[in-house]
Amino acid sequence: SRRPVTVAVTGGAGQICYSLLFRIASGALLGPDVPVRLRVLEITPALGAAEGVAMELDDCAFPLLQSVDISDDAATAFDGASVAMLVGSRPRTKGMERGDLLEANGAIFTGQGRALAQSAADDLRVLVVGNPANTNCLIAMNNAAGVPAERFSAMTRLDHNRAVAQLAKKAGAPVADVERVAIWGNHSATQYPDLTHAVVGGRPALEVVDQPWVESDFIPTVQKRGAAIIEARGSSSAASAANAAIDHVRTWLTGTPEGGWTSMAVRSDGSYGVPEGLVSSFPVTTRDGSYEIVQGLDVDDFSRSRIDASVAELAEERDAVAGMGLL
Ligand code: NAX
Repeated sequence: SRRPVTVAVTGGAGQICYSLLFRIASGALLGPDVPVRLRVLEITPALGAAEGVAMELDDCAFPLLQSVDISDDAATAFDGASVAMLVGSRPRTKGMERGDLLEANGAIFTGQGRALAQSAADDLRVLVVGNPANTNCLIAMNNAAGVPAERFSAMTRLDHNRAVAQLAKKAGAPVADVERVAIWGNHSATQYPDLTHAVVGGRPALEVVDQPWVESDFIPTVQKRGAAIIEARGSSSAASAANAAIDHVRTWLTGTPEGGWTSMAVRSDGSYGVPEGLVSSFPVTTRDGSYEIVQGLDVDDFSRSRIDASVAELAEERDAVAGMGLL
């Protein structure tokens, strides 16, 4: 069998990890022939709960799982990591302003960025899930001296998968028939789920569904899906978020299908007028752990205004954290 790969995950006692860690340990992340060493970071008060999750991982007797190590020290937790999934973050609590949220997470992601640079493996790939994911990713990326910016990404795959599912349902087609859906901008309610290039069973999606449905149903449904899940379930998306995190990293490492793409929030190179350096979602192709932003897509006026609105929010968040000295 192959050499073991070290996967570091933060927020190990939280609800996403209660799904995610078991998927990773089962082989869903790296494939059925790659042994896994899990390294889990939690805050000190949650170490006991993380130990409980580790006990359950033991009790699964996963053949691929070689070890589970838990720490409240980031450099220790990231030691030798080839994949780091940064799920833990500071949630918004009552009375907290947006600036407070950015600042609390800034402290976490500056420290984690430095710790990744210090102790992760040379082939490190980073996925930030914890919100505000794009800006947390921007902070970690800017504080990980020596780690190429292309190794950092934030998750919009859940939004992407939601968009695929909504389109498939409306078209009465299997999800496997849907291609070239794109999520642009911030993982927030301003995100732009874009069907202008999407295809269903080989046909342009906009010939299968109508524009009023796109504007008044599809876009708001995808943008507000997180809130709808909280309303229905009483807590936020967890299994679907874990699934998207698996999909994101697996697609990054193994590649997008010929002619298809996925959505990832990555450092903008200035493509599509998104200011260079912002971590924004784009349609990307991937191969062997690298990605490329899909080039040359036509952006119509409707799409332009939606992308610009979400990117403006990202620029505001960047300016706020830059003003706090976090970049
Ligand atoms: P939980 O509150 O259940 O778990 C978060 C865990 O992170 C807690 O156990 C907490 O102790 C830990 N934590 C906090 N600070 C930490 C630190 N500095 N180092 C290590 N661990 C730390 O949240 P959960 O439902 O698991 O969600 C995790 C994050 O994912 C949240 O920020 C959430 O907003 C975000 N999400 C992002 C999504 C995306 O698409 N990008 C979708 C799902 C989810 O809402």
